[in-house]
Amino acid sequence: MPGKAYEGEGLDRVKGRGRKEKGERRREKGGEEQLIQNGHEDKPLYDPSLLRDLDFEGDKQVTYDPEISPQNPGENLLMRPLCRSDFDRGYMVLLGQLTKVGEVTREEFDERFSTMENCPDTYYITVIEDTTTGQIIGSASLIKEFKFIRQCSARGRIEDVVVDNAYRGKQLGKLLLDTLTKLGKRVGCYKMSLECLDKVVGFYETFGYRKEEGQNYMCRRYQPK
Ligand code: 16G
Repeated sequence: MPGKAYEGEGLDRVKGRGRKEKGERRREKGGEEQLIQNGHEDKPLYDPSLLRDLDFEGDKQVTYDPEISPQNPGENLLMRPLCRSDFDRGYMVLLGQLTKVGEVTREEFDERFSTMENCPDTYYITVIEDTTTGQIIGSASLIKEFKFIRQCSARGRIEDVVVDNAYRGKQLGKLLLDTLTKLGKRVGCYKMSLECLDKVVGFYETFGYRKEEGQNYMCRRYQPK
């Protein structure tokens, strides 16, 4: 499992420029090297350059103390798109801190990852990895939903925001929200929305989210899984 070897290599790692670990090999594809792990092509779910190119300095919605950014989320931390191999880096265990995840097998995870991968410009699942342990310790999803309305525009949904309990107080939830909110604008969403508990309404308001007058969040649930 990748660990310290990638420290400091930032987002380039997901493009396959990092050092090889046991069980990994690299393959040239379309001029870009890709990580192959346990026989799986470890392509990121979306283009990592989108994170690198976000205007974090010029478009400040919130402030950080100390200063952090997608390229510099903190010591020994790496922010990047979800990769297939994150199943082995505790991604599902982390999601278990948000809600019920069930018993998802590697095959089920792979199949769902492929489904998402085959919907270009739609699933922007963004994770934070602790490069000392190789574990995923934070995640948030931006889902772009294509529309006919608003001149064939799209809306963005923020979903499944979770930061490992042991990593609280490092501004990582703030960084994930800030990043995905900016990314939504960057990929052409005309509005962004999310659902949350009363106790975190204030947190989301700091990023410009508001309860819109006359609009209600309605939900119908089927059999619990
Ligand atoms: C929260 C999440 C939502 C997630 C749901 C899971 C955010 C902003 N909201 O509402 O994305 O899907 O919890 O709860 O992260 P459920 O399993 O009861 O639907």
